[in-house]
Formats: sequence, structure tokens, C-alpha cells
Amino acid sequence: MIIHVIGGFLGSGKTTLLIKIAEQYIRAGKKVTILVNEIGDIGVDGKTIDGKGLDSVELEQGCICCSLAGTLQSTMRQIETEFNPDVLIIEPTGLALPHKVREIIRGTVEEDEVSTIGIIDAYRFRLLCGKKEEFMTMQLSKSDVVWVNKIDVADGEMVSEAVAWIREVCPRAPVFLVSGKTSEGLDAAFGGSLFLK
Ligand SMILES: Nc1nc2c(ncn2[C@@H]2O[C@H](COP(=O)(O)OP(=O)(O)OP(=O)(O)O)[C@@H](O)[C@H]2O)c(=O)[nH]1
Ligand SMILES: [Mg+2]
Repeated sequence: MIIHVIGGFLGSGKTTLLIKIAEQYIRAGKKVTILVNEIGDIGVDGKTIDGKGLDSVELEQGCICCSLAGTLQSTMRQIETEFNPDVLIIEPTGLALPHKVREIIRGTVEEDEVSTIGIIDAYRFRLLCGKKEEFMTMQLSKSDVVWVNKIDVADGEMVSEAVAWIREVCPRAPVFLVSGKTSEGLDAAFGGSLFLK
């Protein structure tokens, strides 16, 4: 099973991009399951996801990188027996640390590859980074690859700032510029981030 963990702050575009990634794998003939960790009422639109022929699992009322760590491990095993997907895409909450999720799931199921894809909202980057730089550094610095999202609304300067920052905190990760809304940049990002065997 190929596993991707999609990390990024609240509202950065994780769910939007997760659906695009799932669609890409489905086009390639893969069986996909998505696991979404939502806190509170912000449920995923079940119709959008089921309508696209995916299996989806939602974990609520807790965070899979801390209070729900045990639940995450048992859910992983359940996904493997129940759905047995080629690809599992996990969206932790916007307040989770994706590398912790990766550590928690490691070894729970048979996996070919696990990668964390960090998402940055270029449009709100300056605002967020001004208030939450320390957290964003913790959240994104261990990403395997980073997608700078919302380039349809962010201007060149905003995008450059976000890219310069991530190159500083996460120097080894390839960086792709994308829009989950217009799909600009997604082909390159898929090519550099997904394991389409
Ligand atoms: N303009 C623009 N809006 C986007 C883009 N990607 C996502 N959005 C919008 O940004 C908002 C948040 O997107 P989500 O995909 O829900 O973000 P998220 O990271 O899953 O949010 P949480 O799960 O609440 O943390 C939604 O209104 C999306 O439609 C993009 O590339 N461009
Ligand atoms: Mg979401």
C-alpha cells in the first residue's frame, strides 16, 4: 500500500488537493481509500467523495497525531482488511504534525512507501507565518515534498515569499507551485510526489 499523509495548516487546501490526488490515482486504475481526521462539525462532504468511487473513513473527536494515535493504528489495520487499497491518503487536522502521523502508522500495515506532502497557502502565508511561524515550521519542516497552493489568487511576491521560507525550513524537499482550484501545476506536482507504478 502506498500511503500519503497530507499536512498543512487549517484551510490550506488539504481536502481539495487530496481529492485531486485521489482522482489521479483512480485515473491510473488504482484503488484508493482516504482517511480524514476532522475535529468538530467540519465533516467532509460525503457525497463528493463517495461519488468519485473512493472508500472514505472519517475519524472525529480527537487528533490522530496525539489523542487518537491508538485509534489510528487500529483503523489502519481495519482499512487494510476491509478495503485493501493500493493507495491510502490521510488528511490529519490542520493542527496536527504530519511526521508524527507517519511515525504512528509505520509498521501497522504492509506499506510500499509513506510520504508526507506539506501544503502551504500562499495567499495567507504572510498573515499565518507572522502569527504561527514556530508551529508552521514544526508542521512542515519534515515534509518529503511541499506544495505551495492557491497560486491562482496569490501574486508572484506572495508565492516567492512562501517558497523562500519553505526552502529555508525544509531545504531538501522538492517544492511545487499548485492551485487546487484551477489545477495549475498539478501535473508536475503529481509527477514529483506520487508513486504511480
Ligand atoms: N482560490 C483557491 N482556493 C482554494 C484552493 N485550494 C483550496 N481552496 C479553498 O480554500 C478553502 C479551504 O480548502 P480545504 O481544501 O477545505 O482546506 P483544508 O486544508 O482541508 O482545510 P481544513 O481541513 O479545515 O484544515 C476552501 O474554500 C477551498 O475551496 C486554491 O488553490 N485556490
Ligand atoms: Mg480539510
